[in-house]
Amino acid sequence: MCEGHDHTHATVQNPLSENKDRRVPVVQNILNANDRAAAENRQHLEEHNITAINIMSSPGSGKTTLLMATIKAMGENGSIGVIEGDVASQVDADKIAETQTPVVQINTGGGCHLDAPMVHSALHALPLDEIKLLFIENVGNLICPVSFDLGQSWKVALISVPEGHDKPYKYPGIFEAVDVVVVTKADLMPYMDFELDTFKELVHGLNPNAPVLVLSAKTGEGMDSWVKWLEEHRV
Ligand SMILES: Nc1nc2c(ncn2[C@@H]2O[C@H](COP(=O)(O)OP(=O)(O)OP(=O)(O)O)[C@@H](O)[C@H]2O)c(=O)[nH]1
Ligand SMILES: [Mg+2]
Repeated sequence: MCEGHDHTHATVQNPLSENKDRRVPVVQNILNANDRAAAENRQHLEEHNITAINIMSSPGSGKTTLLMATIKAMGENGSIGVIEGDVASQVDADKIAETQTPVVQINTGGGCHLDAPMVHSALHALPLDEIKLLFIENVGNLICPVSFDLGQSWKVALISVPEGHDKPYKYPGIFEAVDVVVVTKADLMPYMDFELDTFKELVHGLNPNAPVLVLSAKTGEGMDSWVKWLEEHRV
């Protein structure tokens, strides 16, 4: 289970301060406040016996499409709820709502990640007594979301085949942080140069215990292994 994260101990100087040498630990304070809100979210979710999954990936790697396929695959027994995080628009929430699944859209207004207070507000807008499995689709980004604990039970990284197998070299933080890695758009494998064995080696070099699942939400290939992982990791 993921608890907390590595903090960036960056500091910035206040140009208006009389003492220009005084360094203000702004980033540390933001992360501490986030961690307190995340702990509250975690307690709130546990009280309702909800397993929360924080899904992180690049824009367009297939988060919403995978959620739609997951809702279909798990059916009503899934008792699924969704929090959608995007910089702007509610197009993803509208798609989820078409399946009659409870959903809340968060717009960050430019922010490149969700944070725990945003998720706290969204939790109050969801029928928590009806939900057992809560998916939190983070803002599409391989960097910022990793540093912000949301109070989730598990963290998932998606990587789509067109993005290339070298991403663990370039964005190690996300692959180190997550509990499972999902390779999406497997139906495109024959048309791309994605070397699956190399990708798995790179992921396991950073995170030896993370399973690497391979699936296509479009064809349904590999969806069973994802649903099995969810069933094994929900309360
Ligand atoms: N071929 C193929 N295309 C897919 C698959 N999954 C998603 N796509 C397509 O990829 C595009 C992006 O999918 P989304 O599910 O919107 O991606 P996302 O990660 O939610 O995107 P953002 O919310 O913008 O970050 C869409 O055109 C999907 O139809 C898949 O398994 N195979
Ligand atoms: Mg989406």
